[in-house]
This record gives sequence, structure tokens and C-alpha cells, in this order.
Amino acid sequence: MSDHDLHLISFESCPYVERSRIVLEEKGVDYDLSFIDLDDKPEWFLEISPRGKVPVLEVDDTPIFESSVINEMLEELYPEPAMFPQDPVSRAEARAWIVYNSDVLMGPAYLLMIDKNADENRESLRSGLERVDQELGEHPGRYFLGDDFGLVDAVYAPLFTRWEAMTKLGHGDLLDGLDELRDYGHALLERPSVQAARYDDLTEAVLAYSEG
Ligand SMILES: N[C@@H](CCC(=O)N[C@@H](CS)C(=O)NCC(=O)O)C(=O)O
Repeated sequence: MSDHDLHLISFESCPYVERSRIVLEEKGVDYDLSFIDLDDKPEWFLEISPRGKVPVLEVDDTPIFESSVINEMLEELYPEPAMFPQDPVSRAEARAWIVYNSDVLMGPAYLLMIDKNADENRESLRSGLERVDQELGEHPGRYFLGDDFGLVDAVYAPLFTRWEAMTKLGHGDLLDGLDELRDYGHALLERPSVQAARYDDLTEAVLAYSEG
């Protein structure tokens, strides 16, 4: 089901790629997937990716970059199943927690993965996660904003698909006492779209990346 040709340009261990794959899987659309080597970016890729980053989703002949923009476009192109709340205030909440994930959690999580300033980044990530745990307590239901899986959940799932790797790297106690977050993580990992979007050898790919 797709009236567009979709081609997602990816890198194995990239959480931002995974966000968009989850949305594509939820929408049930066909797409082609290619992997590139970020240490040796092909010329054709640099031509279509202004920041030299993945994901890029080619929609017919138009390359779209930035995972959040890609995901909102997919929501507009394929409205079913709906992944954004209808009400503008709840929609803004979803967008705000997406920005929070990118701005507050992803930085320290990435630096921890490559073991840069481990203590400092563990503390930053932990305090960012505590705030999410608190917020989840305000929204009863299986997912971030309730019982419907949405774009905000597609953005939080890659944190949990990387948890096995984080544990192997010695950072596994970060969820200690954060029961809302732990339950949320389990619910996300059970979601078929999250399982389908996960790169097959993700833990190995993350560990290999972390070793440089
Ligand atoms: N804000 C971007 C971030 C994408 C991003 O940082 N991708 C990383 C891989 S996970 C990348 O392509 N890095 C290559 C580089 O910066 O040279 C998004 O949401 O799409």
C-alpha cells in the first residue's frame, strides 16, 4: 500500500533511522532500505543529505531529511492508523516530548555509548530519564500519552532497543527505581513495529560502533 516510491537511507545502529522505520512499519507501507557507511559517505548521499546525516527518505525523487520531519510527513501521507493526537494541545505535548528526547536524552546516551565523560553523562541521562518517568505517571495507559501508540513512542523506542547494549557496556542500572519508565520500555519492546524496525544485529552493531 503506497502511492509513492519510498527509499530509506540508513546506518545500522542509528536510532533516528529506527524512529522512521517504526513509523513506516506502523503505517504498513512498502519501502526500500539501503545502508551506507558513515565513515565513507558516498558522493550521491552527500548530494541529497545537506547535513551528511541519515535518515534520508527519498519520496519518489524528493529526498527528505530529519527524522521528525520525515515522520510527520508520513503521518500526513498515510493518515491511518493515526499516530498523532487530534487535539492540538495533546499534539503539542507529543511534539514537545519528541524534542525533549532529541535534546536531553540522545546526547548523553550517545556519549555514554562511546564512553565519553561516562560519570557526567550517566548523571545527565539519569536525570533526564527521571523527568520522563514522572511525566509517564501523569498519563495512564500503555504508551507515552495513553493507550494509542504514536509518533512520540516511535522516538522513545530506540532508547529501549539499545538497552541490552547499554547493559553490556555497564550502564544498565539507569532505570533503577523508574518503574513507569521500565513498564513503558517493556510495552515498546513488545510492539511488532518496534521489533520489525530493529536492525537484526543491533546489539552487536552498537557494541562495534562504541569500540570505534
Ligand atoms: N536530527 C537528525 C539526527 C540524525 C543523526 O544524527 N544521524 C547520525 C547517525 S545516528 C548521522 O548520520 N551521523 C553522521 C554524521 O554526523 O556525520 C535526525 O533526527 O534525523
